Amino acid sequence: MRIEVITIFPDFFSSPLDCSILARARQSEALAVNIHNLRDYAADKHKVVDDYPYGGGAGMVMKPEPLILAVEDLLSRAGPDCPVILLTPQGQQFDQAKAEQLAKQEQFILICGHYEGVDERVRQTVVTEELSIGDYVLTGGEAAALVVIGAVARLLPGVLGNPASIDSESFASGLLEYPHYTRPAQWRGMAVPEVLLSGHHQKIHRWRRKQALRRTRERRPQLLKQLELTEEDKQLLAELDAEASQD
Ligand code: 6GU
Repeated sequence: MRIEVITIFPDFFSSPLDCSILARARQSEALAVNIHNLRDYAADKHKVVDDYPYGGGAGMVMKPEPLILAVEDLLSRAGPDCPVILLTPQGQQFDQAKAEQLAKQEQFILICGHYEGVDERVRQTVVTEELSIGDYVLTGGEAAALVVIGAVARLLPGVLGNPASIDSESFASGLLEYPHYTRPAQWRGMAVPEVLLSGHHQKIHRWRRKQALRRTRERRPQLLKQLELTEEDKQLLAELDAEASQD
C-alpha cells in the first residue's frame, strides 16, 4: 500500500509516522507513506499556495494551480483509478467501512485542506472523494490524514501481530468491545469478574458478548439498531433487561 500525502506542513508527519505500528508497517514495506510539500508545486519564487477569496470574506483559499499540478504529477506515476481524497470538514464521514475499503487499494492520495478551503476547481478536476473525520473543525487536514493512515495501516496484511484482534474489536463486529482485564486478579478491592478466571471458554464468550451488547446499548444505541441480532444476542439482551429490572 502506498499513500501519497499533499500538505503545506510536511514536518507534521515525521514523528507520528516514526512511532509504533506505523513505523513497523513502513519498515516491513507493507506500507509506504510519501509526504509531498505543496510549496514544491508553487510556480512563483515565494512559493505562494493561498490567496484572497473572490467576493471577499474572511480567511484565505488554497490556490488551484499548485494543488492540481501536485495531484497530476502523482497520478502520472500511479495506476488507474487511484483515489484522490480531499480531507475537509465538508466530506463524507470517515468510518471503519471506509477504512476497510481504502485498505484494499494499491495506492491513494490524501490532500490536506487548509485555510477557509480549497478553490472549487480542485474538486471539479482532480478530487474523487472528500472525507471528514467528524463534526468539528481542525486547523488543517493533517491530523485527519494521520487518522485515515492509522486506521488503514492496521488493516493491512502483516501489520498487526494478532489478526484475530481485528475481528473482535469495536466496529468490525458492529458492537463496542467488552471490558478487558489483566493481572492482578484483585486490585484495591476490585476483582476481575469470576467467569474470566474460570477457563470455561464458552461461558467467557457468552459473558463477553453480553457485555459488548450492554455497552453498545448504553453508549451507542444507534449501532445496536443497525445490527442483525442472533438468537443468542436477543436472549442476552433479555437477560440484561431482567437484571436491570431487579435493581
Ligand atoms: Cl478532514 N479537516 C479539517 N480541517 N477539519 C476537520 C476534518 C478535516 N474532519 C473533521 N474536522
